[in-house]
Amino acid sequence: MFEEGQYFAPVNTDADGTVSVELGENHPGFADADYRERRNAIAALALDWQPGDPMPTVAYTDAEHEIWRLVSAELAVKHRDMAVRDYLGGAERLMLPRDRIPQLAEVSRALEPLTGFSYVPAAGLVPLRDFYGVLAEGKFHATQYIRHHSVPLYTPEPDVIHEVIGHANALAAPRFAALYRVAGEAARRVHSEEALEFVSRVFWFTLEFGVMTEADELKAYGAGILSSYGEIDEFRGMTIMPLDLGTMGTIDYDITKYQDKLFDAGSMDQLEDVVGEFWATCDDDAVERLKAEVKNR
Ligand code: TIH
Ligand code: FE2
Repeated sequence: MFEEGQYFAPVNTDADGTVSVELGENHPGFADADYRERRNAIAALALDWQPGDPMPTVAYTDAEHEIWRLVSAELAVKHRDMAVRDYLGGAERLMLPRDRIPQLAEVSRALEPLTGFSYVPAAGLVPLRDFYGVLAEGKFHATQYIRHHSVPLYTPEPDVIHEVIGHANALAAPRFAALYRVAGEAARRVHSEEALEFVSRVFWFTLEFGVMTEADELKAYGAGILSSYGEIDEFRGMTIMPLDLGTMGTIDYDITKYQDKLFDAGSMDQLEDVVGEFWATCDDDAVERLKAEVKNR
């Protein structure tokens, strides 16, 4: 269903302008006609959006707000023990609402004075080059629909909970925001699709699913772990590997399952020194060298 590294459902527009979002058979909302219709309507808002327009406002239903309330309450408790300090600092400064789904426009207004980041709407699948490239300008593509009510603890694709609770709290923290930006610069600097793919995998294993050690305890900083109260309970039991660019940039992963291989950045300093430095300077040749080095191991 999902192409590796492109973690939004494909969206199709018919000749008559009807928008339909493709969901895989294993998606919890696959057989729910009302949910599919809602997804299509929200995707249509993003497709209509043009740069310069105000962000689309979604009139969320009470049932949708209720999913946000439930998930944010569960996550807030778990974050205290499981999230890294910088992320918690970001959350404290951003102060997301717990009782309702915030609009992306409102999250952007809170984020911009903190680190300069703001959201742009994504209907579904965003090409890698755009998704990562605009990070260099402090822009983050986000979906606006919410996960299916039947499985609130985990969803196989990014939803507004993931985009906002997972990413915005990190984007509100200056050190993380700087890492997102250099990831975007890297995506713009590399030419080949292979090198872009490598940059994107490193992003996956760090800003999406990264963990690090703080005071001898393994904590999460990746947005994909921090937006799932199911996965947050499991990550410490996964295979934890040392931070290694070559490995992160070349191994495969399945976005629809709990990630069973995670990389311990060690510390914020090390994450910046290794991954931040790589993104800030890499080019096609540097990526080729890392790939060759992995092959020769
Ligand atoms: N699995 C995450 C969640 O349940 O919040 C969402 C995703 C993030 C990245 C890929 S899917
Ligand atoms: Fe994400």
